[in-house]
Amino acid sequence: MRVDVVSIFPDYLAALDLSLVGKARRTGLLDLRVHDLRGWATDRHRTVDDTPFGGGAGMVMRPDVWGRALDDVLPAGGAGHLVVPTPSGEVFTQRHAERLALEAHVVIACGRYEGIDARVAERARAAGHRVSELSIGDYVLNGGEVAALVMIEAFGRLLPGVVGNPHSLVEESHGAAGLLEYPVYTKPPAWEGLEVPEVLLSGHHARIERWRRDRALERTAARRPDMVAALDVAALDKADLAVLAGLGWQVSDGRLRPAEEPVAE
Ligand code: JCH
Repeated sequence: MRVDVVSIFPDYLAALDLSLVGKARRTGLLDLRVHDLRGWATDRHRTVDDTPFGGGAGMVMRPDVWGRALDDVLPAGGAGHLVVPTPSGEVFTQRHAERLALEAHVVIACGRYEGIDARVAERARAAGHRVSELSIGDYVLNGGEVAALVMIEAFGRLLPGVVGNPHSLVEESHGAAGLLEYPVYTKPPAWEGLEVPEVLLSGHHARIERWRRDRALERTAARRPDMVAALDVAALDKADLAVLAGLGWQVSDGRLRPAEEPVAE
C-alpha cells in the first residue's frame, strides 16, 4: 500500500518510523512518504495561508498551494483516496480503517490554521478521487497531523502481514462482536493484594469464555450504551440476555432498549 502525507509539520509524522508501522515500512508492506507542503509554495516566504473570505478569525490554507501538492502526489486518473482530517468530518471508526486498508493509494492532507479552502476537496472529487473528510473524535486539535497518525496506525495494522497473529485482529473491540473487550490479566496471580479472578486460573475453557463474555457485556453496558442498543439480538444467547436484563436492558420490537427510568415525582 502507498500512503502520502502532506503537512507543514512533516516532523510530526516521525513516529511512523517506530513500532509496527515502522516495521511495515522497512519490510515493504507500506510505502509511506511524508511531504512538506511548503515545497509547493511559490513566494519568498513560502506562504500557505491567507485571510478567510467572508471575514472571521484565523487563516485558511490556500487552494493553489494544496492543488499543486495534490497534483503531484495523487495518482493519475482519479484512482486515489484523499483523506482530509477535519473536526467537521464524519467520525473515523474501525469501518473506515478497514476500507482504507483495502486501498492501493491513500493521500492524507493535514491542514492547520482554520483548515483548507473547501475547493481543494471539491476539485479532488471532480477529478474522480474518493475524498473522505474525517474527524477522529469530538474534540479540537490544532491540525490534522495527530489525526493522520491515528488513522495510519489504525489501517496500517490491518494490512496483511503487519500484525503477527491475525487472530488477535478479529477478537478485539470494535470487531464483529460489537462489544468492548473483556479485562485482561497476566502474572503474577496475586499482586499487591489484588488477585486474578479464579476462573481464569481454572483451565475450564467454557467457563472462562462465559466469564469473559459477561465482563464484556457489563463493560459495554456501563461505558457504551450506544453499542448495546446496536447489538444484533439474534446473535445473543440466553445467558447474554440474562446478563443484559440484570443491567437494565430488555428486548422490545426486536431491539435492545434500556428499561424505563423511574420518573421523578
Ligand atoms: C484542524 C481547527 C477548525 C480547529 C486545522 C486543521 C480533527 N477530530 C479532530 N479534531 N480536530 C481536528 C482537526 C483536523 C484538521 C485541522 N485544524 C484546527 C480547524 C476548527 O473549527 C472549530 C478548529 C483540526
